[in-house]
Amino acid sequence: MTILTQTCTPFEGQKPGTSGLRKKTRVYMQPGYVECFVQSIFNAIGGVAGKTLVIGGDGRYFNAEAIQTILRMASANGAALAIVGQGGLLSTPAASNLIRQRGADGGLILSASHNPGGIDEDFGLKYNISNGGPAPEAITDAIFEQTKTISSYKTLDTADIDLGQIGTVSLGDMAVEIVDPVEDYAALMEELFDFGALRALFASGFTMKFDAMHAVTGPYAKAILEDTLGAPEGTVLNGVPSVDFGKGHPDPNPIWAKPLVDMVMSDDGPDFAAASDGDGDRNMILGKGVYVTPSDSLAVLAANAHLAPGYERGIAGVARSMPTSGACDRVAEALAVECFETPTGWKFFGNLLDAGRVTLCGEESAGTGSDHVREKDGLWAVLLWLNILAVRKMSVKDILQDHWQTYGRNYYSRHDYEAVDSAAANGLMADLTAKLDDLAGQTFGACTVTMADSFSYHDSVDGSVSHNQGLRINFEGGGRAVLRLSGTGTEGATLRVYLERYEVPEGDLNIETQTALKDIAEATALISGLTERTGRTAPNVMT
Ligand code: VG1
Ligand code: CO
Repeated sequence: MTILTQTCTPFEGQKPGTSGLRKKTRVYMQPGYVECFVQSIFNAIGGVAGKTLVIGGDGRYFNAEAIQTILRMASANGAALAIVGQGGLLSTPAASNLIRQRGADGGLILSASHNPGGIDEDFGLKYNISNGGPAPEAITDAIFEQTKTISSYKTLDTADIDLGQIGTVSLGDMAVEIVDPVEDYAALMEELFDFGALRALFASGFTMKFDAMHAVTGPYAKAILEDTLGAPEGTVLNGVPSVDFGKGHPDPNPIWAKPLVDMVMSDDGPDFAAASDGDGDRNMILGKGVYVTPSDSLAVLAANAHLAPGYERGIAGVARSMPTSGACDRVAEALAVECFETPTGWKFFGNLLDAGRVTLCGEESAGTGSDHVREKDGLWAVLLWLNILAVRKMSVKDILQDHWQTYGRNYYSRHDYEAVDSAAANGLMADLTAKLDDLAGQTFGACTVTMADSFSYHDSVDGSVSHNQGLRINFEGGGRAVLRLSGTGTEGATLRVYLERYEVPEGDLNIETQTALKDIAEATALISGLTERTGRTAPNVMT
C-alpha cells in the first residue's frame, strides 16, 4: 500500500458555518473536494500523526463514499487509530460520547444534520475536538485559512474497506476499530436516567411515539425505548435510516414532522411524542394536545432535572443561545444558578461545560443537552422528559401549565424566510445594523423600542470575542425580536426572525402563540422592511 501525495487547487467557499461545512451533495462529490477540506482540517490542527479519531455520520447519501476517502487520508497522514461506527453510522451525540469515552484526539462527523439528504440535497462535514464538542471558532477559522492555500493532500492507494463487521482491521499503518454505534451511548443513558422507573412507566400503559424521521436515531431509539425500556414495538416510527431520509426533511418541528403533531393533537393520540433530526442531536417534544417549544422545554428540564439520577445533586448553571427565549433564565434565577447567553451554535457551549459552569444548554432550534457529552442530544432530552413524567406522574400539558403558573410564560416563535435572494437579505441586515443606534424611543405600530444592538459574545472562560451574532431589538413591556442569517443553509440566504413576549404568571397564559406575538411581528416587519426587501408576505416555516 503506497502513500500518495496528490496535488490539488483550493475550492472557493470551504468556510465552516454554524455547524461544519454544508454544501449541496454534488458540490461535495466534485473530485478532490472532500480531500481538500479534510487535509485542511488536518493541517489546521497540527496534523493527525499518532492520533486517534472518531469517524461516523448520519448515513445520508455520499456518507459511505466520503468516509472511505477520510479513512484513507487519516491513515496516509499517520493517524494511529480510527474508531468508526458500524456501517459508517454514528449519531452526533454518540460520536461526541465516543470521543470522550475513548480519549480520542478528535472526530469527524459526516452530516448536514436537519438539511435534507440525497444527490440533489445537502452533505456536510464537521470537525470535533478532544472534549467531544464542535471545534471552536479559532479552529474553524484556521481550517478556512488552510482551505485557501491547500496545494496537496495525502491518501492511500488502496480499495475501500468493509465497515459492516464489528472488529478491528488495518488500513495501511492505521487500525480501524468498527464499533456498535449504539452500545456505549445506550450505556451512558442508563447511567443518567432511572431505567427502572421508565420501564414501570411503559408497563403501566403509558403510550409514546418517537419519529426518527428515517434518520440516524432509529437504531438508537429502538434499542433504548423498545428493546430496553419495554415500549411496545411500533413506538419508534420511521426507524430505518435511509440515504435520503425517505425524501423528507429531517427537521423535527411542527412543519416537517406534521404527521406526528397531528397524531398527538387527535383524541386517541399518545401520551407523549418526540422526534429527532438527521444526525440525532435535535429533539421535538409533544404531549397529548400540546407542543412544547424548545425554549420552554429547556426551562422545564432545568427546573426538573434533579428528578433524574444523573442530575440529582442539582445543576451548576444553564446556557442558552441568544435567540432562545428567556424562559430558562427565570428558572436559573429561582435556582440561584448562573445563566449564560451565547451565540447560536453548540460550539459556544463547550467552554462553559468544560469549566463546570453550566450543566444544561439549549437552543430554540430544538437542541438541548447537558455536560454528559459536548453536543446537543435528541434522545437524551426525550429520556429526561420521560424520567420527569415518570416521577411527577403528570401529563406534559399539566407540567407545562404548572411551569407557566410558576415562572410566567415566554410566548415565542421563530419565523424563517428561506432561499431569499442573498443580496436582498444582506442588504436588509446591513441597513438595519446601520440604524440600530437610532431605534430606541421610536414607536412602530403598537410597539416602542427600548434597546437595539448587534450581539457580541464575550466568552468568560477563554476571553474570546465573537461579533455580529444577531441583531436584537427590545420593546417596552419585555417583548423582543432577533434577526439573523442562517449559517447552515445551502441555497440563497435564510433570514430567521425570532419573536418573544413575556406574560406574568397571573396573566393570560393560553393565548394562541402567533396571536400573542402579532404586534411584535408587525413592528419587526416595519423596522426591517421585511416584505419589500424579501418579497415575502409570510414566512416559509414558523416554529
Ligand atoms: C441552525 C440553528 C442552530 C443550530 C444549528 C445546527 O443554525 O439555528 O441553533 O445550532 O442549526 O444544528 P442556523 O445558523 O441555520 O440558524 V444541527 O442539528 O443542523 O447541527
Ligand atoms: Co442536527
